[in-house]
Amino acid sequence: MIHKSGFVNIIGLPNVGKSTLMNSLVGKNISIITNKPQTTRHRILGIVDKTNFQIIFSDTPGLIIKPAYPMQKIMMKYVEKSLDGSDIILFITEIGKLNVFNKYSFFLNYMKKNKNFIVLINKMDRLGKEYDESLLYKTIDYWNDIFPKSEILPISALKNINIDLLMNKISGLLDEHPPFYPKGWLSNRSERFFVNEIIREKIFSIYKKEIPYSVEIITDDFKENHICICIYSSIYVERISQKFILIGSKGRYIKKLINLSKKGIEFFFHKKVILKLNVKVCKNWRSDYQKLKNFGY
Ligand SMILES: Nc1nc2c(ncn2[C@@H]2O[C@H](COP(=O)(O)OP(=O)(O)OP(=O)(O)O)[C@@H](O)[C@H]2O)c(=O)[nH]1
Ligand SMILES: [Mg+2]
Repeated sequence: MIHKSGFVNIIGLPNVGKSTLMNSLVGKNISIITNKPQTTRHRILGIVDKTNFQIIFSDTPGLIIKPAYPMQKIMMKYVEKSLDGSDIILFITEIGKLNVFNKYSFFLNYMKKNKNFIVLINKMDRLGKEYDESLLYKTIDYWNDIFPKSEILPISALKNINIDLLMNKISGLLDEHPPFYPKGWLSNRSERFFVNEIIREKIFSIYKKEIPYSVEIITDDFKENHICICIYSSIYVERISQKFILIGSKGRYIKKLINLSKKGIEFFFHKKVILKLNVKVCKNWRSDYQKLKNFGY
């Protein structure tokens, strides 16, 4: 039997729906999704395995035109690296997003070199409600000008429009190759990583402004028995004032965070969870390369 395999990398500006698309293609919530930009901080693999093919999708951080601090610079390195080893690039944008491309021509030129390059116009479900059809044509024309040789496909990652079609196109473009990862693997990431990400997702939903961007989560302990998983995680913030905000008066917010995170982790692992959270300060960690390294960046 012929087996096909390849790396498919999802690239695009922040908040256009890259993580939603990867989850939809893989069929599991591997990447966290929020309505705020710069949610994804790492390159995260999601693997689709069938008997005759294996597709390794990469979700990546959104392209930041001018990275402001070391963490953002590292995030953009992940995007560059993912461009290097790709068989297929899915460049995802959203309906109505125009005049964005001339600013990051490095990516433009890089992407133009790739033979298998598909432009996806996401959030098609908004058509008819917020947007009319002329905006779709305008968006298609805009990308057609930039990538005249590439296929352009309107999709909705959220509402599953054209996702099966996209999957068929991708599997048709794969080369013959044995699986790169053991059959049955869903991701390259550890259980602890998913715990950290689920907690971070809940932080985005509870706290405003800078807080979600100032936190890093490290799971210090993850022990599973036949009844439940016991998890001990630390939340690092940049300043003591942020620690107080995170906890809230009489622990109001941290209790809410534990509750939401516990539910999210239980849903992910299909198991009961006991979760303990501890808030710690790691001064200005986002701007310190050594601290970033210690946090796995
Ligand atoms: N209406 C609509 N909303 C979508 C669609 N896909 C994603 N979204 C929403 O867009 C927002 C951002 O989605 P993400 O998947 O986190 O976007 P991202 O590109 O991974 O964002 P970053 O990781 O921050 O770069 C969320 O609120 C999603 O629910 C879609 O097809 N239609
Ligand atoms: Mg994302």
